[in-house]
Amino acid sequence: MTARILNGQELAQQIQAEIRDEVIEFIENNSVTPCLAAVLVGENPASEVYVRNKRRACEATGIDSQLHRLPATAATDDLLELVKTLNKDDAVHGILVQLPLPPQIVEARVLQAVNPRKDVDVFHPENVGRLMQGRPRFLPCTPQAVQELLIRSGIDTRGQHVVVVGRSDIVGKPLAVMLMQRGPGADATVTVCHSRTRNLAEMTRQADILVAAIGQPKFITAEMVRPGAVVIDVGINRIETGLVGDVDFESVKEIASAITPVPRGVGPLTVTMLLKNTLAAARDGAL
Ligand code: L34
Repeated sequence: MTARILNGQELAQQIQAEIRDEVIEFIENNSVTPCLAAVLVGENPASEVYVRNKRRACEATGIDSQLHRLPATAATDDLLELVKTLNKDDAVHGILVQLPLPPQIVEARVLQAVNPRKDVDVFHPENVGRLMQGRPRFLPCTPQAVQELLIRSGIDTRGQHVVVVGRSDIVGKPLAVMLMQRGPGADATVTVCHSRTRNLAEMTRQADILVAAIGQPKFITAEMVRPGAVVIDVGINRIETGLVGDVDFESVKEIASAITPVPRGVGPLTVTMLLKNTLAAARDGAL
């Protein structure tokens, strides 16, 4: 058996077409264009690609985008000042501070400085707290991408055992919280594994749905996957041969029932969820 390939790129295009219609209607009704301000510090090549993809997607859906660049040598206060300006600007509905930031910048201070109503990444403690309480203002982009992919691919999560490998604040942790919540695309039994987990393969083999968000190229091999499991690869690793995920796609696709590729899997959906959140942020301000 070879797995069904879950094409995130195709889904992303479909969802972007829906968002585009909503944006047009929003502009008609409010005479306001939703606007995302991206902040890029330094010249990390991967960040350049991601931010470019985000701005292109804005353009494709009728959302305005701004790009604010700071040098790699910028201080925390420089970034705080920029964030403050964007907070005050009524034309800006969503603020995205692309991570990672250079080491001299105190990330937590910057993320806390973003107006929670413009925090389309869900990094502000208020929004993280709201997510934990099951009353989110926005859903974080990559976890939401995974959830949306599962829902739109007709993969039921209710009562299923989801094993998330990775405990980051950007993917693993919030995704685990979302999947254990009540409701569609959730109601799952969730296990979170990480680098300190004993007998990791034994754990991952228990998964009905296995999510890899570790940041290690081809880390998940066929022996770690139960035959028939759904495998979602959140990893994006640049190696000599190109872009690969956290899953050894070639071997795992022979054993899984469904699998996301890298590229064109979760990545394009992450970008799309950012657009959705930006429109929601604009709606919030226009009410
Ligand atoms: N603040 N920082 C903030 N928010 C985020 O949500 C992110 N992330 C991660 C890095 N830093 C962030 C992203 O947006 C990773 N990420 C992201 C964005 C876009 C893509 C992948 C990850 C993407 O477009 N992936 C394409 C291929 C891109 C390529 O060629 O490198 C894909 O098909 O997977």
